[in-house]
Amino acid sequence: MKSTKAFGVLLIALMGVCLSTAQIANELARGGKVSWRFLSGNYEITGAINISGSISAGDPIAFSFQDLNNDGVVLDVLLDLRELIPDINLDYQIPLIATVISDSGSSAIIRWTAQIEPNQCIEVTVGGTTVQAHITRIEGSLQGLVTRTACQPDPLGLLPHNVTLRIVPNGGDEHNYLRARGYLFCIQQDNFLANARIYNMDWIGYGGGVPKSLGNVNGDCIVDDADLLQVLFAFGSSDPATDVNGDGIVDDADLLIVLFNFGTGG
Ligand SMILES: [Ca+2]
Ligand SMILES: [Ca+2]
Repeated sequence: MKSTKAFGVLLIALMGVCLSTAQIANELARGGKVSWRFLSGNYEITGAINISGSISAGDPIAFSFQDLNNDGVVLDVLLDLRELIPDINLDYQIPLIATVISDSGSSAIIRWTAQIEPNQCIEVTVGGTTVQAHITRIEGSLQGLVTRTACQPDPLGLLPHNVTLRIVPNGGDEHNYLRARGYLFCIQQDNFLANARIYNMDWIGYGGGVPKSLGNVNGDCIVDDADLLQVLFAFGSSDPATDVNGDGIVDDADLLIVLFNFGTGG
């Protein structure tokens, strides 16, 4: 009986540890989206052809978080490779699965990885030239250090609400890369086999905050009386800026969302 009680205390203590050490990842997930920009990197292709060069910065892009592998971590991203690095023009979507490596409550390390075997002939742009390639395998990893930043409008200008978290690359080339393997011109013979990799990647991301779907109608960093007042003043209207659940009308459903989440972000 005594040991059962001790076990219970231990379990509660462990739960307490889990709750207090998962704050940053939870805050990132709660934001629902992250804005991200590829800043610079290098590419290298070896095998059937041997070329290398640098990759220029892309436009900022916004990623929505999902739980693609149903492990309860809503930080996965369906990545459009062409959107990610326009220079390469790789028209392919890959699921990036998130793993929380560490989370101290003041900083977190999160790793996103993907491995797919498309076995498809697609168009890719290499050094400004578009060629057909039969891609057999794509694998990628992004690892970021997430830290808090002052509540502010998204510095990349994409997220509809203020951000509270900043993400920078962590772990170097070992955890930040994109690799592809395939046959040039879609000719599946050994002498057409090439390996491509993107390395020395620099990027930046922003996230966190509280989305409108959780009642933060004015887009600042907290659900409070300002949001409540905005919903009350717009009650009965169809004001899209105040329609929390996006059903076309500001009514008691929106009010309830604000009330249930009152204080979130504070
Ligand atoms: Ca607010
Ligand atoms: Ca509504």
